[in-house]
Amino acid sequence: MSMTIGLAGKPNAGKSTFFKAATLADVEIANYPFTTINANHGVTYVRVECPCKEKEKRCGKCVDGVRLVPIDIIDVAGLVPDAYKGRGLGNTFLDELRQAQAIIHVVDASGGTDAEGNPVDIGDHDPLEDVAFLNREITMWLYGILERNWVKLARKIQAEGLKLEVVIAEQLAGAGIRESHVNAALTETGLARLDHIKWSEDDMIRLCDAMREISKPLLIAANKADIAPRGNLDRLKDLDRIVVPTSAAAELALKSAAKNGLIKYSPGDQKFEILGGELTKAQKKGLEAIQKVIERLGSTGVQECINRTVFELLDLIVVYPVEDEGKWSDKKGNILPDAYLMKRGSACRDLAYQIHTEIGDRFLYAVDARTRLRLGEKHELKNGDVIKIVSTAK
Ligand SMILES: Nc1nc2c(ncn2[C@@H]2O[C@H](COP(=O)(O)OP(=O)(O)O)[C@@H](O)[C@H]2O)c(=O)[nH]1
Ligand SMILES: [Mg+2]
Repeated sequence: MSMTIGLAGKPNAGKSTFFKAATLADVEIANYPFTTINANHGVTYVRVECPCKEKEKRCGKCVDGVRLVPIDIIDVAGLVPDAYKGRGLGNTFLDELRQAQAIIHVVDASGGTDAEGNPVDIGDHDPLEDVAFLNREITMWLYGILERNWVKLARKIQAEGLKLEVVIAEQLAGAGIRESHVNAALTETGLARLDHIKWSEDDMIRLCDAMREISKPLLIAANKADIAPRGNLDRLKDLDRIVVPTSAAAELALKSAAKNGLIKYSPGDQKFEILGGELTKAQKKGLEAIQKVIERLGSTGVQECINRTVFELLDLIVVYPVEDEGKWSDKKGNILPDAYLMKRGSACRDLAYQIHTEIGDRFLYAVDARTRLRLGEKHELKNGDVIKIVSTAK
């Protein structure tokens, strides 16, 4: 199971800066719309406490007990209003978004860019509008796909006695919608109780809105928090969803400084340490300003967005497969060589399949390396579990 986080938002909200900070990949950053033409795919990291802390020997994969577990991330093309009608890079945006299982909506919380991403005075644009507009665009995109053949489909469902949720899921498969999403949305909207032939346009949009919410959970990065008016941050935080104030620019500066050996910083830290190296006056001033920002915000917020997307939106856990339940190592002695992200609710046999199809097929039992207890195939894994899988010989 591979999971991808999508960074969405209007041009100039700071998506590419966020992406670069989160991946340290090389993408262009510039203050004009449509800098990002194609999706940038990269790898970012969830920050967790490494289980090797519980053992005498360090694993060598973590830094001071901070372990980074990889997950894919896409910097999606900037979204402009009416993208679903094909405006701007609208179609590209939606095509890229379908690959993501969760969205970080990067919002310019400073209000310094208009609805299309053009620079305006700070505080001039209301970021709450951007939140509503992105949701609406995605909903209308889904609606556009569903509506295309609806009259025909609706009749076919009736005439051939097909299952409603199966037909809708088929129609929207390309957008990443599954039967379970459709069912949940039908129940939530009450539309399950209404004959689908009688659905109005409004009903169908409500259904699409619910399917969006369920299939593409989203959190808000209230970006440019370093220069955002306090009132904007407060109003964003009042929204009924996860909102994390971020300064992608600060995170990028810190990561670059750390990469160049100027500071000691691990993503998500609340502070950093200036190392002995030569700092120019400007660098020193810049770092001092960033220190003030993260003291005020708690952190740059970028790592918090990644972690909360993985653990709260996607509901994943981290599991460490090992071959030696005593040393917590593989056969070569590498301690805790792998860390897998898995859906909460996954069982031991799912882990075996994730390691290798054959190991899944030949699964005998698992061992909890902490307690040394034997676990059956259906035993549910917990976050942080260290597990040995035992399978039959070929
Ligand atoms: N002050 C401030 N500026 C930022 C922040 N993040 C991005 N920017 C600036 O906003 C502009 C647009 O950023 P970019 O990442 O290219 O936006 P994108 O179009 O959404 O990919 C650039 O000038 C960035 O330096 C931030 O956290 N704080
Ligand atoms: Mg960009």
